Amino acid sequence: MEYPFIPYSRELVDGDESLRRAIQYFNEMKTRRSVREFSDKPVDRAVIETILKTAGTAPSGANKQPWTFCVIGDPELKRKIRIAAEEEEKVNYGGRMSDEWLRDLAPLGTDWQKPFLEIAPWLIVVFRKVYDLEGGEKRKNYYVQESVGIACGFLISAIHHAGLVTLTHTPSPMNFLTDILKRPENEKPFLLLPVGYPAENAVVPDIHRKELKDTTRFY
Ligand code: IYR
Repeated sequence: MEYPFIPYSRELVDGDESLRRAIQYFNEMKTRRSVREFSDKPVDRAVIETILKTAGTAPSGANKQPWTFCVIGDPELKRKIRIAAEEEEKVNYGGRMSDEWLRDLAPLGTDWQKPFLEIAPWLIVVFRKVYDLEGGEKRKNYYVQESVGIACGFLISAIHHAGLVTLTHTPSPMNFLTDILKRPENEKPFLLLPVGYPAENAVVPDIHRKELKDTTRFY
């Protein structure tokens, strides 16, 4: 069996221009922060659709694209999700997380309350497709965790590039999202990303990124 190949065509960028673009992208990305205080200012659905198309450009195992993005704008549904998430988080912060974990989280100022789940105009719940279902037949997916993680990275950078903010919320356990969103058995919740504008006087913790020398070794 022959499979088609097409030319890889893209405008050539090299030398100084590569460095200029690398620096420009770094300067943009370093202003990204996980923001927990949202404005209720609306965001056009077209913006959300476009950032999700960007997420969908991520590489994936055998090009299976093993993800489903559930987008929630309905206030009733957002409220349901908030109530269910807070129920789990109350248990997490009330003893399910270890003392070490709670100490590590202290600088972030998080607690069980998740008002952003109602205030942000959109919630994106990313599901990983453990396997595909084609006409009731199970089809294997590969490197699902890696693939969906990469797609979420693309999504987060697209959100930032569009001038919006998000945070990677991982209520645990997350099964309630399967029930509320009525997802099929081959999909498991991966990450919940509220998307919107920051609240007018939003603050973020004064924490810092590791330096290149502390994360990188050249050989
Ligand atoms: N899922 C909880 C706790 C939490 C855990 C980590 I690791 C964080 O970096 C932040 C929060 C929550 O969302 O509050």
